[in-house]
Amino acid sequence: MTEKRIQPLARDAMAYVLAGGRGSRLKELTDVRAKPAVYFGGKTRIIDFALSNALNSGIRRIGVATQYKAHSLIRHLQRGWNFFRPERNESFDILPASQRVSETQWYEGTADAVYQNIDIIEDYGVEFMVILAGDHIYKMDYESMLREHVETGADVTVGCLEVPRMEATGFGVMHVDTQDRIVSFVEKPADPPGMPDKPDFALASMGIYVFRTSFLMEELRRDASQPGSNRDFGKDIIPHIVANGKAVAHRFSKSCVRSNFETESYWRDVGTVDAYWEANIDLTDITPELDLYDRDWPIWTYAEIKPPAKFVHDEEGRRGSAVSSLVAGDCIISGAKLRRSLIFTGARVNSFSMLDEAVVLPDCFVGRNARLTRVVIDRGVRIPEGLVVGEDPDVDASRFRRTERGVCLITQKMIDRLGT
Ligand code: ADQ
Ligand code: ADP
Repeated sequence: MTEKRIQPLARDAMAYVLAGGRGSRLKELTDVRAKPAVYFGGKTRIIDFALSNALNSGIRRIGVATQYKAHSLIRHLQRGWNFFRPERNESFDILPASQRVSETQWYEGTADAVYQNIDIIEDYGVEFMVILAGDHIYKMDYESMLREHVETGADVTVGCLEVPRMEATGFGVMHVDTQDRIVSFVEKPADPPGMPDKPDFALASMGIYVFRTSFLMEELRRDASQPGSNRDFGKDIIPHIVANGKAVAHRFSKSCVRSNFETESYWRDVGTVDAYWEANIDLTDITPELDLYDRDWPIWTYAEIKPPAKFVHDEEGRRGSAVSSLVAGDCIISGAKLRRSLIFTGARVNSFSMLDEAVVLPDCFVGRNARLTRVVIDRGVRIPEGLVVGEDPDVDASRFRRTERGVCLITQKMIDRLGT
């Protein structure tokens, strides 16, 4: 008797990435691009993490649902993620809301962003669907989650992690029994219920779901026929399965990818300017929790071939250096000093300038004698000579978007207003 070859489940799965939400708490950073397209970590964009996780897990069919301000996102996906080959049973579909089901309908909720593409999904004939949010920074092996889904015989498996109870108001929060079966689920509760054995923590949904495709399609069709449904996973689909079927929680700690110096399982929402700034600046630590240099779990992205970063000293030969910083290609740091900063591709930083805890998105120019502390500078901004940010809270707040933690988000529009 020939033995049946054991295939990884990931090869019979499609990752479906929800990337249509705006992410309005990132303020001006998402004025022109959706949150998943926001730059992160020096070279990559936020969505590259979910996509790289899928690829590194062995998944070779990927769909990305886009809606809000999708141009920058679509351009990125087309340039960087176009290497999938149909002859190897691979596919990569960018799925903008295109009014396929009804000519008047955009995607309503997250479930609708799947429902409207049911025919495309069914055509591929994959056994499993892995639904992912495109807006989180983490490393996770979805194969372990798929395996647990099959072993427990669940209708849905929901990725979850423990968060401090009062931070759980923005999440779906669940209670589980001793077998991790979900017994209750509330979407974004004002007063999140704590865990029975750890009352100060809540078990939060990561917005990551595994289904058998046939079951998911049935559920989506059922939900679409319910008047009053929001067509949303967190609000409608998951609570319905918890009440009427078998929903199981999958602990992130079981499938997170730990590497080198990660001490705990790393997962960040980076949904606010403060969280975004902090997660980027954390990368300048000697041993950051998120290891971007891990060759076993690479984060793939689109990057143009550019010349190396260059450091040139100033006229007095004293400046022109970066310490505890990440500097991407095509940057010229000329007579400036950088500390704990993260500089994306294509920056020019000129003489006598000082950058401290600065996140500088691609193609920025910093004029001479600028002093910038705790800033996030949007793509392509020209910082005028002598600008000082981060030394006077009132002045900063009147010019830029200054956060609770004293981080200033700077856009070109704000700079233009200074001159008027
Ligand atoms: P939220 O993060 O608030 O809660 P949501 O705003 O629905 O969920 O966004 C989830 C993902 O879907 C994001 O990546 C977003 O870009 C995308 N998205 C939103 N609307 C979309 C649309 N109309 N079309 C396409 N994509 C869309 C969810 C769950 C919670 C869970 C958190 C974890 O509902 O239960 O705790 O995720 O962050
Ligand atoms: P990326 O997100 O790749 O950095 P851009 O910053 O160029 O891309 O902007 C993303 C999208 O927003 C593009 O479609 C661009 O044309 C558009 N855009 C950029 N700046 C503005 C603006 N000031 N007003 C309106 N649309 C803009």
